[in-house]
Amino acid sequence: MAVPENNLETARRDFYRRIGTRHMTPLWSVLHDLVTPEPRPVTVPALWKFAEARDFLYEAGDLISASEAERRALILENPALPGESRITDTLYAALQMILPGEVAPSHRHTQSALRFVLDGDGAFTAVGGEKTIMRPGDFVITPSWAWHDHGNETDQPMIWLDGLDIPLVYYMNASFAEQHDAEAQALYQPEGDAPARYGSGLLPVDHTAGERPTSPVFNYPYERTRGALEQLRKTAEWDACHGIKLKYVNPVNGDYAMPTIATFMQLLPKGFETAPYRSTDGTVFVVVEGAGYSMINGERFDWGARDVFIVPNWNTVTHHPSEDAVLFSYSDRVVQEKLGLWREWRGDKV
Ligand code: GTQ
Repeated sequence: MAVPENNLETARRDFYRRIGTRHMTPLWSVLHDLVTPEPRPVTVPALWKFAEARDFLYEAGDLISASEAERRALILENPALPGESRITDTLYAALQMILPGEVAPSHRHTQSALRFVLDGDGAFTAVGGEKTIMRPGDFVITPSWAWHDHGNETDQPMIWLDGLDIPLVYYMNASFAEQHDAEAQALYQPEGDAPARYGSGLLPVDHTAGERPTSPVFNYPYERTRGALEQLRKTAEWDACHGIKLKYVNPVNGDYAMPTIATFMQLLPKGFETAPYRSTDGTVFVVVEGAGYSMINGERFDWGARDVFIVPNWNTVTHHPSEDAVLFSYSDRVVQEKLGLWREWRGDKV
């Protein structure tokens, strides 16, 4: 029996209240906020100046040791999501410092991590029984559930950017973590083993991908990446939106290097103005070399070497390098592609 028009609102509210007590709610009240015609970004663009962050890290160095902190890192939080330890919807970023003589003790967790080296030269990370020396611009991977500790036997502080899938794993509530019995894990592979075995355009003859979703190459040295970009510059095959942009890959299966975080390096020559671009993956950028600015949804962000900035998902970006610029970036594109969700919009194709 139809409810009279004048009583309809009261009847609906009463109905919603009653089904609410039974943990039900009407779809029609929320449908268009759940299934939106396009992404509605929650995060906002932001930029962190390296010089300022470094001063804060040095202050942190006086306040707490790497050993006491376990990891002496300052989290870069999206300004729209304070307290959530997120820089984009799904990813985490922090700046970590290790002082000479310090050790960040060994632990492991289901979250995958990347390190991107910003300052200092020659500190090490040990991953799964092998040490790698880290140099500026190197992209270093800690796979899910691999033991890892960091140390610095140089006479300079070392600072790197940590990129992790913490929010993604948190969302799925699949976090496991353990402390190692020893501060530093035992090393059972000689240094240089992984680059020889997997990172030289070769693989052990009977090697198969197996169950491991992460690249066995756990340090992608900057020298090689930079050399590749420089070589490709000669082709002048610039992409209107990206300049020359390469993705880091797992040599075993050709997929992205990490299962949850896609990583990239791109070269934008001085004076190159990129065409407007947006994509569904919120992206963290690290300026490796050069200077310039980016327009992100109409807002200008000036950057120089070692600054960090973010382009939130579905925000339109253009880059404007005033010098030759090299940008490292990471996002959840690898996950979105696997789920058939990733989309982009290119301003040069409209
Ligand atoms: O170096 O293992 O920034 O476990 C956050 C969690 C770094 C690390 C972070 C971590 C690490």
